[in-house]
Amino acid sequence: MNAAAKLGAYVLGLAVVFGGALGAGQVVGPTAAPAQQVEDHAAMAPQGEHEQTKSDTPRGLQVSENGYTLNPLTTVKPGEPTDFRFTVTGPDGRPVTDYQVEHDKKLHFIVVSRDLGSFQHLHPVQDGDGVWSVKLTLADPGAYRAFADFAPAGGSGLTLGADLLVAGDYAPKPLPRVARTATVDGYAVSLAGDLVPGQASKLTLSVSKDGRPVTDLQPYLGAYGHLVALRAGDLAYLHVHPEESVKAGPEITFYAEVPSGGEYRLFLDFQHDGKVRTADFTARAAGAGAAQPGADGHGH
Ligand SMILES: [Cu+2]
Repeated sequence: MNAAAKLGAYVLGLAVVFGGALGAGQVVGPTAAPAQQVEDHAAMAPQGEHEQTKSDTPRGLQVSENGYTLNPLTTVKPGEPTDFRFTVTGPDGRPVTDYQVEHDKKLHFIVVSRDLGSFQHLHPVQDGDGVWSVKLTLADPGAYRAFADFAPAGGSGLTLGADLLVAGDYAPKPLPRVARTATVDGYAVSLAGDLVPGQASKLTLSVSKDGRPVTDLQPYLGAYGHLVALRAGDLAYLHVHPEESVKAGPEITFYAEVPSGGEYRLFLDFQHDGKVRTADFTARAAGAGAAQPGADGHGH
């Protein structure tokens, strides 16, 4: 593409972003830029301009975004520990080897079953060629979603998602009902606060054990808790930011912004007595959203 054409694509890109800010209707019509030109713009824009072209698409729904692609290299068999390998390739088609460190790690790898009944938060290791590997066991056959949450060196954060299909007889479980308490390994975790679409919503999770508040939580990945939220229906992935705290419990506070009404699964990782545990909840955000069988609190 010559310089003039580049400039043209750049201007069109800005126009679409501006139009998008006024509402989608503004860019529909004969003057709308063809999607390909917008993509060209995103691919060649220098770092920093990416922010302007970022879409509102929730994270984790795409296997490829901004030129970065998640490539699973291993097929998983049910119940067998597997050395699971994958790469993230960059705009040049080569595996990315340089990453920024976020929450103590260069890449966070989340694997859930598509029915949101199982959750694993793993930290793969990378060899020199940009191939990541991690020991992964998927107990049951079925459809799983793997998320790679990372920021390439010099770039902004991305969460790419890919399906992992495990052969065998598959019986999906209904979404657990909406609840404000969860128990794991003798710990009780309660959830206060409500998800509100389009707003940073304060969620406070409180951890207790044997009826007593836990006040000596241990930092895990630089914080007292990590929360992953996934939308039921499509597994949109939410990046949830913890509030900085010097208190080691019992409360852990997060701000979560959900893109729509409907049901979400929340997975809280916390560390106590040297062990990381995960408490999970189904929460409903007010407003219209996809109906999920089993999540209405009226039984399965
Ligand atoms: Cu992680």
